[in-house]
Amino acid sequence: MEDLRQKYIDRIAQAGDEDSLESLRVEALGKKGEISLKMRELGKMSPEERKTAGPALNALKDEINSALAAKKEALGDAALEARLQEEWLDVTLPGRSRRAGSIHPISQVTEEVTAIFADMGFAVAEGPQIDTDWYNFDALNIPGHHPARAEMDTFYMHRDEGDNRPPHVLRTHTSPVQIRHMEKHGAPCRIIAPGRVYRADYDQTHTPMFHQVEGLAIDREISMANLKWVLEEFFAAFFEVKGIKTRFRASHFPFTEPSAEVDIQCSWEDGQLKIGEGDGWLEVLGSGMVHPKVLEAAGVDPKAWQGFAFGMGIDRIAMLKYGIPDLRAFFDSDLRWLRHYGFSGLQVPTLHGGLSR
Ligand code: 2U9
Repeated sequence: MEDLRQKYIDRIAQAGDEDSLESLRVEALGKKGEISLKMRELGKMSPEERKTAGPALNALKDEINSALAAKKEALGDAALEARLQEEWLDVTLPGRSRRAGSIHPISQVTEEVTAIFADMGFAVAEGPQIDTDWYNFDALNIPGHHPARAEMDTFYMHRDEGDNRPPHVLRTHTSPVQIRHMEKHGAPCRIIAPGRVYRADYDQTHTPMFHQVEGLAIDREISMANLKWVLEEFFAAFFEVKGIKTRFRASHFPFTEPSAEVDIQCSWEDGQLKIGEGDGWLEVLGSGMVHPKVLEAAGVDPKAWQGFAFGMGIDRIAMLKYGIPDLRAFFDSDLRWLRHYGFSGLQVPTLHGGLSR
């Protein structure tokens, strides 16, 4: 009996997994197990023998059962411990850092321009990038024979034969937005229209798509003096130069009369352009009093209302303010360029904080 006990206790102690424990249990205590067979032999024994062998066998059975249970638990604990070691994870490690994207200079400058004009009471108006030739040209007093209307500057949308809709173009300026705004809301109005415009032109200073912001203020007594004040306020805030000088040169546009091109003061020394100082001039903007025919086309009575309009290239003023040399790089989507010239999403332009900080 003692040999039997020792044999199983040793083998249980050496068992390496639950399967071998189960085999041992069957071998010892299963239906045909060694201990079970011994228990069956009790019946053949004399009552005297049975008295001692019976309890001893029962005790052995209990001991083997307990040893099996204890070993099973120990094996489970060891397996859990091994898993904990293997799958250990340091949750205090710093996370993998991901590179944040940046705000494109055009988006940044559009926000800056919008903030400055918003402060002067101008709302933002938007409209379609594909529009009819009436909104893009006729309503703006650009007649059929005008060179700007020639096929080479304007992208016309394809039309199937028999399509009777009016010709559509990719807008060549954001002016149709202002026509639509006046048609819908009438006068008075004070809006800017920033957005993409398209012209069939490609060289070092022109891309077929570029960005403009135009402005329009219509009221009963608006004059060129109001235009001059608004633009000077804008340049001073945008270029962050108090008292920046401007020069208004007489010009001609079909949609304004009188018209003026506007220059800002600059210096050009040792290849370095500085805005708001010196006695050089840089053309940045076109403007004028809205032509009566344009007001009329938009359903505004030119006898009761008048106002000014202006237009400038966002890409161009972005290049001037942030010293970006090449226009075409704006649209190359080169990540190195975007990281260099881009802005942090946290640099939201505000007037009180300094626009570009
Ligand atoms: C309406 C009436 C008049 C907008 C104007 C200009 C002069 C102008 C150019 C600047 C550089 C275009 O991006 S650019 O090439 N624009 O010179 N734009 S007046 O006049 C309007 C607009 C809308 C209803």
